Amino acid sequence: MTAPAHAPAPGSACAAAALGATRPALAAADPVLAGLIEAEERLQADTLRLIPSENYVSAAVLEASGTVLQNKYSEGYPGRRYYEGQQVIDQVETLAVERAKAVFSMEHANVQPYSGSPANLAVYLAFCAPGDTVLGMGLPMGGHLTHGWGVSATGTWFRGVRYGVRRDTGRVDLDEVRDLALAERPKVIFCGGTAVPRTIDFAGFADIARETGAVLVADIAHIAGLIAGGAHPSPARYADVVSTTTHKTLRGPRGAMLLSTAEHARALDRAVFPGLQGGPHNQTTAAIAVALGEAARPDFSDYAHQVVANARLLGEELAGRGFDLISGGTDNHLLLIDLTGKDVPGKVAAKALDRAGIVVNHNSVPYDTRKPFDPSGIRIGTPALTTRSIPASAMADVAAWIDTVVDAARTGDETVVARVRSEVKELMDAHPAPGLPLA
Ligand code: DSN
Repeated sequence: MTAPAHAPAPGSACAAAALGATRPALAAADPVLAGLIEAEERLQADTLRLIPSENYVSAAVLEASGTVLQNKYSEGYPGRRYYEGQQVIDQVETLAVERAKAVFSMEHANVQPYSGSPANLAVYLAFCAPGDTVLGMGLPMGGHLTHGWGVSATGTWFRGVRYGVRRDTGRVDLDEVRDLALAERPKVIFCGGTAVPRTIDFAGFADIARETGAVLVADIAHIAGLIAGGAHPSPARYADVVSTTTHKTLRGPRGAMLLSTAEHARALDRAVFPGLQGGPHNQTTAAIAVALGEAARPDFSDYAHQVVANARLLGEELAGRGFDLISGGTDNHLLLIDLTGKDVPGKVAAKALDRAGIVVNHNSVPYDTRKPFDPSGIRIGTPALTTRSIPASAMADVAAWIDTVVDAARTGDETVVARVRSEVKELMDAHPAPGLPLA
């Protein structure tokens, strides 16, 4: 195979030294793969990563996720396993569970779901029978596939009913949610999503769920870190179940958790195992525990508030440059931008930004007339740049770069793209990412 981009020339003394320095065993056993990992490290170090669901984990989280805990099977739960030899694993999982309960103020936590989609599928298994109705935000409106969208198993095996956002405000209309819930009587109501720039009204959703007899599931995957850091209201006391991934604003490993009231603990645990999964990924559980320990520290609260402050500033700068922000701005870490007025499709803009070292994703916007794989918008967020301690004062530059490159995407001016790429690199060099061994 060819040498990975961004890696030193294969076989060079520089390549061998670089690969051997951080992962000597891997470099010796599989230099091709070692080179690919280093190329990814270089890419993550050199680029401005604005995908709102991505972040940089700490070196401690990285270390915990690559350990001998990989070697152990532990189907079941602490104290109730189907394999022996759990003297240590039980302690690891209990630590993660107790930290999760404390950080999110919930009575029960299950830290075993492999990722967000399996976590949400476990919710269906716990509370629904095939064909039952669930109410969630439509995918093009900012929801998630697993909230009952058609192409997902959750929309095939269950009957997904969708709410959206208002055309005039870009915000969820709780009157619409209530009307739908009263008419459709869903077993489960999901709130939260993947492209929701505004505060989620957990209390409002809880009122509707109580009135209609539904289980309220708050999918906080995107905002878990903001909630942990006190920069977004908590769903505790309102949601029956809280579902979250652990790798977005929460800054942990790729994994997920389900939290709930004590009432729903057994149903959820049985749904995760043996209902849906086999052995938990203990190395991930350990890294989740580390991330939750970090999230309980005061500096995590500073980070969470700064994520929101940076997003707000970036939104203001972009709006000042004529960008059309869905809902007019943001309350959290995320901006959803309709590029129709800029005369550039979202994907064309996202590709040009990628060439400029600014990593975003193309995204549908509410009421989009274009297809999901070639939509009108882009979605950007500030968690990763905040983790790198890129200062708020740089948001004006970031907005200017985005503006320049989106314009260049329209005119085809690659010189501008190359200039921005070198300016981005300078800023990245000044703010090294945590967890990356590269200088
Ligand atoms: N893929 C996630 C995101 O980017 O928001 C949602 O699952």
